[in-house]
Amino acid sequence: MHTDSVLVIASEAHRAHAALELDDGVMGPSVESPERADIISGALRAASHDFVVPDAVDLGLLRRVHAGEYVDFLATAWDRWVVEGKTAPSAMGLMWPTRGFRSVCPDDIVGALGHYSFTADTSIVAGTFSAATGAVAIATTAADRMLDTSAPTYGLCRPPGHHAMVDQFGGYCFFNNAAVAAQRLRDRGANRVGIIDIDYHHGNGTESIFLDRGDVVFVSLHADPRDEFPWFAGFADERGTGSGRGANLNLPLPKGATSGAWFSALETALGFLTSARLDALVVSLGVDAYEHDPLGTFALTTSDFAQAGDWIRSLGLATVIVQEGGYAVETLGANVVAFLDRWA
Ligand code: OKP
Ligand code: ZN
Repeated sequence: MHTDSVLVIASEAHRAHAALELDDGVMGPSVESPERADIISGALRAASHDFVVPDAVDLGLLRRVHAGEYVDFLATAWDRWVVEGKTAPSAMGLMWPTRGFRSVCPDDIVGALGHYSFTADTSIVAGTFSAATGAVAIATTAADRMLDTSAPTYGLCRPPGHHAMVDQFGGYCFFNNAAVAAQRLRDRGANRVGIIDIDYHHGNGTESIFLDRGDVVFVSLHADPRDEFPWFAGFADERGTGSGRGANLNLPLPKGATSGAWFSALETALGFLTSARLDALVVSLGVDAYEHDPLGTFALTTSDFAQAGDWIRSLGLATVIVQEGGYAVETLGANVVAFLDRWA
């Protein structure tokens, strides 16, 4: 093993999930593509990082983060779609229980898809469950190897996870990989775990999973939901509930935010994490705050990702990094490599 490398946990399991998305009324291939993981892994190999394959998924751990009925639903959704006689290449909901509706799970697969999802950008194909559990295995193994070695690890998770809630998928996410990593760190003895989410989009799933818990602290830098997906969460007044009061911090930034504004928010986030007296940290590393990201409007450069890595590393915490978004395929690898460069 090189001493100047970060341990990368990656697998081919993601490839089974190549789905469609409805974007501005047009159904087409999702921008959250298998190519993304190939690009990142190619760039990490070229930068001489070390790779290991994940251990088998721990479904018991997954069920500590997600509802059992939701895990069971995703395990069988594609087969039910086919059994119902559907011939469409992907399965997705067409109606969600918005204001005034009931929180019931219909018997019908289309109704159940609506019950267990919240967006039209995320569809299920035959390999979705195996890919999504593969990403959970990667995040779990990243946490385990970090605890075994005390060295930072990076989980090349795909599909991403930070929008996935206890029992709802959306925003390209099915299982919350970062939340699973944080839960593993808790279960293996870290008393208080922090999650910093620097993806361009608010990590509404991670927030909601831990909103009422004080043992996992969440801070997110993201585009203001007044302007950007996920629209209905990510506001500054979401500070946590019950024993989680004060353990959640959202730092929304206006569309088009400069690097200066972003690093100023990062400084606030790091101060918040420092005062939380953490035993370990999970980084939700989306690189869609990049200046040329097709989904983003922020202005971060590749060297800004190196600086972000440097600043977060300077917390001096035992850290697990998991991949979230990032869609500028020509620079995706360089941006992830830049962030990891300072951790080696
Ligand atoms: C997932 B992650 C673009 C529509 C995009 C969904 C965004 C999901 C982002 N026209 N809709 O946080 O990178
Ligand atoms: Zn994103």
